[in-house]
Amino acid sequence: MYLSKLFIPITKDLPAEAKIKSHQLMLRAGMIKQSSAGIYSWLPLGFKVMKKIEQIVREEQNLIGAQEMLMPTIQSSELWKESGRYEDYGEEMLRIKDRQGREMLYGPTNEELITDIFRSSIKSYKSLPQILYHIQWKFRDEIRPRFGVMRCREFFMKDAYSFDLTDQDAKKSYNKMFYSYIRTFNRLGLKAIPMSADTGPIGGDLSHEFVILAETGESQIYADKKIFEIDLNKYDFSDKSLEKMREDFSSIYAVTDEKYKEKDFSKNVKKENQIKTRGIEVGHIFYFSDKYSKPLNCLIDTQDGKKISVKMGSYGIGISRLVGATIEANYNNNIMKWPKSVSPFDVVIIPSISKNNKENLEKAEKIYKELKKQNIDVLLDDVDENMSNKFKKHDLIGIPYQIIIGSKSEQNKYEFKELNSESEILSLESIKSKIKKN
Ligand code: P5A
Repeated sequence: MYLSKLFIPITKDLPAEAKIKSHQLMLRAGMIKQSSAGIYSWLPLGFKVMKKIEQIVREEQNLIGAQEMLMPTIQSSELWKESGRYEDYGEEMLRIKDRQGREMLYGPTNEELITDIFRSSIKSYKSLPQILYHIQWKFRDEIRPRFGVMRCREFFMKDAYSFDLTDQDAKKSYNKMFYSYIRTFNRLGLKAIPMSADTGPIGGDLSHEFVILAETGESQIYADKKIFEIDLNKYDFSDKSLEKMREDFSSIYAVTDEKYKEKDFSKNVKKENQIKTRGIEVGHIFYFSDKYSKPLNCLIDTQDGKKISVKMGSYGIGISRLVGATIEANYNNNIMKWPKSVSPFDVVIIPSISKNNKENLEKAEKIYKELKKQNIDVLLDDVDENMSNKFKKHDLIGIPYQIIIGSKSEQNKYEFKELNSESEILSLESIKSKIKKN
């Protein structure tokens, strides 16, 4: 893609409510545009990053055998009345009437709808276990939408739902998802801490929040540094090993302020290992057994001819929130550097261009074609402006690698720079292998 053709409305004007870095940067780099309070349009650059995050989440869900589907954003109120959550959900639920006067709502989550789908088709223990998920917009009429995409009213979520015959089996599904979440956040270049959590309006008695460290996060967190030392490669995919993994994580102190007790923290965590900071919740998993299947009468025939309510859990990842959270975790000294796995482009070529010298641009175009042939997603900055402005712009856009075609390039060798490090003069072959080495 040529930068001159790309729709990136970079702007300097920031609204007063853009208080945190990710919000400012997403607006400045033209990634999003607010359409009304807590509701955003995703412009090409922001959308590209979000799609990359979505794809990694999808791949990791598929790896544990979860099956993708798609449920609608608009739901009927009937099911929510059956579960008893129609009143409980309160003002956060956006309620709509259709032309027939039927009560509809914009789904804030999908426990009821998926239970209805399940009860109408699955009747036997033989079809269990199942994990279904979708990636879909949600709406919660948050009282204070803020921090850009972090706390929105309309946001993009991956939500999965597990169905098992017994509580014991259901915990196995929970563990699989736990494992998948740690893997997913690792691939996104984030270190997420699983923390035992309260269940709020979703319900149940087993729940973990996955939180990444960031000063601007909404939750206060207390944890032991040792949690970062757990190596996921130690565990295989057997039920026993996954149970051990969850126990290992749970044995290390990590809580949000709801569960924090100073006495426990100082007793359990060595002074030098204490993490006391703020964090962003990027995922949340719940085990709630028959909280929805019971009122919705979602029954399964057991092997010995009885009927029991299916045991369920639900598992969310805030995909749109993750775009902002990734920025919060990686922004440093006015430079944004995307993790390679989610960067909007793999590399940018920045030629120094002037009116009477098009030589550098021609060189850049040749390299561009070469890299494209290798399936490298490359951006060419063909805009005619001075190099210092270009560099400032690319510090904002955050593509991790730059090929700079200017005074330092030699015959068939070019200046290559990884953001936040010194540049080197390299052949195109070495550049290609550096870019591909991830
Ligand atoms: C789990 C999946 C649920 O809704 N039901 C289906 C369960 N959990 S949750 O914790 O309420 O939300 C899951 C994740 O969605 C993100 N999120 C948000 N992102 C942006 N703006 C919001 N207002 C918002 N609310 C929730 C979070 O990442 C959360 O972990």
